[in-house]
Amino acid sequence: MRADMRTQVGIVGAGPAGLLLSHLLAQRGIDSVLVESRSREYCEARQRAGVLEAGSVALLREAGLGARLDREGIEHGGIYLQFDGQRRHLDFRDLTGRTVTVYAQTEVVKDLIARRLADGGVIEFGVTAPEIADLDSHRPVLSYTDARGSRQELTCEVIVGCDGFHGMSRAAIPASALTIRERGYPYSWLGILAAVPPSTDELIYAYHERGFALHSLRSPLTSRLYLQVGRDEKIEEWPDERIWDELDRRFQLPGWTLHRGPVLDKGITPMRSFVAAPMRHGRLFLAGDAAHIVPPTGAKGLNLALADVAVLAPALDQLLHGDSSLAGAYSDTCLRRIWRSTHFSWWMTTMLHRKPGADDMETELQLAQLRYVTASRAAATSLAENYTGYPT
Ligand code: RFL
Ligand code: PHB
Repeated sequence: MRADMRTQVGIVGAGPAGLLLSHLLAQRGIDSVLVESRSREYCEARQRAGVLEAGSVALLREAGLGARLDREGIEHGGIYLQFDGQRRHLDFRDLTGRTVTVYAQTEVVKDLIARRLADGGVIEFGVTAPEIADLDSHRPVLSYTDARGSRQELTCEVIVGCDGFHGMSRAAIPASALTIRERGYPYSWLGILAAVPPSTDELIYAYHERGFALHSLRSPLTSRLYLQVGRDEKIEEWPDERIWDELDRRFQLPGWTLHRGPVLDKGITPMRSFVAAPMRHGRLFLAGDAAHIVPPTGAKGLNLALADVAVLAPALDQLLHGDSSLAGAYSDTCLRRIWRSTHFSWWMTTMLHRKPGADDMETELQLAQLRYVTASRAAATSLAENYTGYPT
């Protein structure tokens, strides 16, 4: 069975980028349909980012999505960097006048889905075999099999690929039309979500001879912790007890205790820097992880995804009214921020992780950088400026 439908903007992927874009377009009176391969429950439970830049918070508030964020988000005025057996505080408020907010990506996604559905937005969860065709025409087509098994054909004016790094949209662009810049790292992050109050008032980024560790949080009752592990390690090799023991070793400080609790979720994520440009091919635009990913050390991925669609929504509004100037500038406008974040994330990552087989020279260089960034106000301000984010 085939149904023929129309919309102005077909969006692939109901992550933060696709959902916020659909909402921002609706606020401009532009109609969109979102197609998502997973179920609503899966999208709302997928554990990922936790830190929102000041600009992302402002963007969500301006879009009318700030109510629960303002009630439940936890404002943080700094981070700790731990190395040389000491924990040093970087005070972002003092250094830049800016803060970040801990509000989980799961909550951003729940807020966005609830709002789209309340506003009558169309989200097709559980689709399979999405395909993009006729990209070079003025009426590109997004076809997919819906959750009931019917093949659907959606004629659009524009299609936006917000389907993450492993999605299909980027692959719909001829390889010869994209320039890819990519770097893999020889380690991964093992992340846990634990039902235990955080053992710290601010995030701790710890450099340790056994590898990097990060103590983050989700709420006053829930902690989020990460360990650097080998590139090819399997989660089955990491029973909860082993994870807590390793976290203990890497965060250890005299007089400080890491509180343990039941592990609610755990997984391993490889680390990669990746940028595909340009983020547009004809009537197909890419946004968020579909076009670029950064290692999570700088807490930038979600913020970049939100920033992309904040640029894209007015550009599409103009384009649909016959003016292509903002749409023509979309890729270059976004790439400036993306490359700044890509550099910052690479810099944080290489400063804080132990490369397998690293020699003493490498270690001393990392420690010299960490000492400088915590001792020099100019260097600390640079880190703080990047971490709290760039103007939207
Ligand atoms: P998403 O969130 O990956 O959403 C893509 C959506 O597309 C769907 N999809 C498809 N749908 C239809 N057809 C297909 N063929 C499809 N293929 C995929 C997927 O199911 C999904 O729903 O991309 P988006 O919207 O661009 O958002 C990007 C962010 O998710 C990502 O950058 C961040 O999570 C990265 N990140 C962090 N970012 C931060 O800003 N701050 C952080 O503190 C932070 N911590 C993290 C992170 C990512 C992590 N992992 C697991 C990668 C910590 C971790 C551990
Ligand atoms: C998180 O809370 O998931 C988180 C925080 C900071 C990062 C990465 C992830 O740099």
